[in-house]
Amino acid sequence: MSAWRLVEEPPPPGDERASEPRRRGSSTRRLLVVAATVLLTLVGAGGLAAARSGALFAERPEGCAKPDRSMQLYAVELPRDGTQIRLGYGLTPQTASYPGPTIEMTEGECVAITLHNQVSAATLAQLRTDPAHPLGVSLHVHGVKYTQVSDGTVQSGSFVPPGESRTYTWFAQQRNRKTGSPGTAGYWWYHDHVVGGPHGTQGLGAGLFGGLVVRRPGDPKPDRTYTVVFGDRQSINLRRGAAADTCDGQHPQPGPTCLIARKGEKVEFVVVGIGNDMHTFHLHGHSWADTRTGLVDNGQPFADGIPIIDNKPLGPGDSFGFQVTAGDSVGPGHWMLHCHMQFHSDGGMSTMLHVLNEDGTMPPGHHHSHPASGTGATAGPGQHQHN
Ligand SMILES: [Cu+2]
Repeated sequence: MSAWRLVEEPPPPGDERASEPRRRGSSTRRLLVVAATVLLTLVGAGGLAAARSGALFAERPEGCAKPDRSMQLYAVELPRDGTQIRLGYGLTPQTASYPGPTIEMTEGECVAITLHNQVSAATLAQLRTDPAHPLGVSLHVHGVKYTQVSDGTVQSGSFVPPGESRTYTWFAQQRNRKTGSPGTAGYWWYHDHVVGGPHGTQGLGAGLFGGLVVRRPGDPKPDRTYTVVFGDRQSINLRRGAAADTCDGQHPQPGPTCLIARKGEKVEFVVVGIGNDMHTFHLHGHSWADTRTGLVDNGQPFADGIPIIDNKPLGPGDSFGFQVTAGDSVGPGHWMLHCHMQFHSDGGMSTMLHVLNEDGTMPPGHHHSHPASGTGATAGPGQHQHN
């Protein structure tokens, strides 16, 4: 088996002052080499159970003495989309969806999330690309701090076999001018990293992903948050065309396939890219500041150095977010939200932000009696307001 070690630099000749710290340093390095060798031996000898027990790694990141709150998250199988297996995360098994629940944290906060894997071994086996790959689901997060035991990977032993549970700890490290930490405020996401193969490609493709918003104390809160995930095969939240927008004109239910708000409400978007394709996210009628919060900082003068945009490139793994005031200056209506790569939007990568009248009624021009397939372009004149 292979092992690595740190290369020790010899002290410069005649440097007496440096010799003592260097001796100390080299003994520390020797210890590191020993620790690394022990670790590699354990992992190499099937020591994943030892790694899983957390014996070798800190359970929580520095700065998180103990979790401020805990959450339960369930991974479940959802009804298939045609022949496609669909999985989702949910705060309860009954409310699982794709994307999963948008999780909110505040800088300085540490959250313990217990993931319950209710996806059957049979389903996970169907998604497996290599029969030697273990069966399980996991929770891997972007942007916030976590230790190896919360990495959500097979290699670190931090996944959940069918029927089992595991607690992951996330720390929304705060900004610290002394240490130079930029903090973790911003728009991130979480996803499976285990289903099917070592990168969770099948888990992501089946629906195991969701948005994460980290705010600073005092940040403005929106009235509604929508997570919009751009993926392969011209998909938005794994759907396209009419299936991406199932908003009922009479009794709309806000959700992953019904982006809706009253005029004047603050609407927040968490935008995530998954899969293999590049995209550009475009929202009609609204624009936002291209900053980590999608806002111009409170109290700061509007500065030309902060771009105001209504279209933003999005690659796999990227995420960003922003808040807009629904219908601000432009009024209620059916505002398109789509990928601006033309063959993607033409292929059905398009949905709507429905901005309701202030009394909550749907403005004219929304009609969903057309079949839930294709691009939705079959609606008659006046049925969609394609601005
Ligand atoms: Cu696209």
